Amino acid sequence: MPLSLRMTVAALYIAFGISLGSAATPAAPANSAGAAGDAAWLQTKGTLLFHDAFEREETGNGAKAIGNGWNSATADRVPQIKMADLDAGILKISSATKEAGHAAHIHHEAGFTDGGAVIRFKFPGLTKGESLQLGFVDRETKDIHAGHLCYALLSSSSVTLIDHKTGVMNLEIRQRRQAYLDRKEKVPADLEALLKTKQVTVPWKADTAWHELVLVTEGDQMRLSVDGQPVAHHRSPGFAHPMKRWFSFLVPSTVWIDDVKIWKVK
Ligand SMILES: [Ca+2]
Repeated sequence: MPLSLRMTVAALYIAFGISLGSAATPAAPANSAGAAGDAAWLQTKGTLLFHDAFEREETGNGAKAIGNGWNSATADRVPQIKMADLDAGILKISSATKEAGHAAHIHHEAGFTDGGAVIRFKFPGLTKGESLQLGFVDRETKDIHAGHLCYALLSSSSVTLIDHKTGVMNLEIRQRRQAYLDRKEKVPADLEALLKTKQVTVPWKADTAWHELVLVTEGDQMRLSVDGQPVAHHRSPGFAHPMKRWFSFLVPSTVWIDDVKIWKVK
């Protein structure tokens, strides 16, 4: 990866307030998933709102070129560059992060309080330091920057779950924090301590195989599992936001996606 892109990836982490330093080993989650896991929880308790297997071709490079209700917040910034390629029944995302000035942001309507998304994903190994951010957005709630509610971030060595709604994307907090960032000053200890409660980071090793990922929210808890194994869970008030309006991917470099399912439990 060119230095400029690597710096952009680092900037993305900073912009989203994700600290890569902290690692915690989660205790066994107390939740509704049980031994069968969250995929089973969604299937037995939930309603399938959306499924896409991407067995088609895209129509150009525009915001709606993926079809089936997908929208890209970044495609029209760089109409000459293909960032989403439907190929062999797979959504292949290759972000023009530098040219667009933003990681590729692709989203679809969701619409639940409790529920989640199941996807198959693969880091194709086309760029160094591939990562994937996915989560939920509600642009109709106005005191959150760009409606960012909560996300999971998979990097090469860790998984982070983060509440943005009551954390770094809360407008009041964001404004206070930004003033320190602009002056390149240390964020005050009380703010740092508050933001630390909004996220958890656990060690995780990325590879280039296909995996099934399940990301759910239930009440104030968010949980992520990969191939049926719980990886991370966290509790924070923002996870309980009543309307996960969009399901979003933010991809700074390259990721392949297939079989996206969105489930509503409540
Ligand atoms: Ca497919």
